[in-house]
Amino acid sequence: LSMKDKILQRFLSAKGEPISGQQLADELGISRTAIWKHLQTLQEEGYEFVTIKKKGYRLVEVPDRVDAAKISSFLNTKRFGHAIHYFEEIDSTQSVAQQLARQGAEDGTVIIAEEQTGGKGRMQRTWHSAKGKGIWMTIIVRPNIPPHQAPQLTLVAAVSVVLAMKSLYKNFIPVIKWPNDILINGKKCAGILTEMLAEMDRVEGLLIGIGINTNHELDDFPEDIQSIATSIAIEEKQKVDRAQLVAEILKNLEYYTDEYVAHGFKSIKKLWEEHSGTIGKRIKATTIREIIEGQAVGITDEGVLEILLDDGQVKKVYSADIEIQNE
Ligand code: BTX
Repeated sequence: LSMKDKILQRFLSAKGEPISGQQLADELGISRTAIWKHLQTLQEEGYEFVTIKKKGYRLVEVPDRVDAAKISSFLNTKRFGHAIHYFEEIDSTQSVAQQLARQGAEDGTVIIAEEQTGGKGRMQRTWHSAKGKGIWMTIIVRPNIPPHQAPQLTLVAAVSVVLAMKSLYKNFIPVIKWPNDILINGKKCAGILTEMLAEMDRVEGLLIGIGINTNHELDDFPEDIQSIATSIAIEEKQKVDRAQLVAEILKNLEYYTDEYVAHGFKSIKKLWEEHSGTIGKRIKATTIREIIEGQAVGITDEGVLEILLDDGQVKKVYSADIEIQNE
């Protein structure tokens, strides 16, 4: 953490109680003037402090942003999120991630923005990324795996997101729709897009793009997706702290990626199935070649979806769009 982030972290954990400048200076081993300068910088970023006579400074206003300082104040990881690139506005965090990954950005580097003007879904679709409402981030992950295993990281990410939501919120149950959506009450709350930089036999870097509708009201969505989209705030019935959710996701993603690299997909599969909204359901899967209807019976140890057709045959689906029927 930078000194500024350390100071901010102290104030955030003081929960509005005053902290004496002298005490802070002693604790961090810097001068009171230096403390004051960092507070000035934080004020410019939207944090507001008041001075209380004989007691010190009190943090009275925390801006609703997902910047590095804010995320760091919740962060509890070994690598992930230790480098955070924050943007007010960007075309897509995936594009920036790609550049940074090519330039050698380290494992766990995060690119996050308040707003995306060209947010990407799969297959050239758009991802609507309203300003200040959601979590629009890409994590550069560098696992030592062969390229054909890359899609499994999408499932690892989905598990990480669902478990983060479950640990922070109590009013809804998120489920994973294979391979890359998180649904709440049948509506899409989050999507994951995994892109890869690879050589023939080795993954150089994976760009795990995570989009989560967080504090949207229904009319923050464009009309054409209002019937299929939802947000955490809508389901939880209150606004939530985006930075806290980001930190929780990074913690899970680091943990489960390490598990996965060390022990293979089997270690994740059970968790994935426990939180799946797909398995056991009748589904329609649209692949690039065909449309397959049947019952989703499970995923394989490789993360491939298995569909039981009406004639008793089991089909393996590597990549498709899924529609869950009878819901
Ligand atoms: P997807 O292709 O599965 O979903 C895209 C489809 O979902 C769209 O065609 C539209 O129907 C619907 N949709 C678009 N925006 C939203 C939304 N905000 N909420 C619910 N439904 C929506 C899913 O692709 C993968 C999305 C990844 C997004 C992240 S954000 C950070 C990173 N940067 C970037 O450009 N993309 C990723």
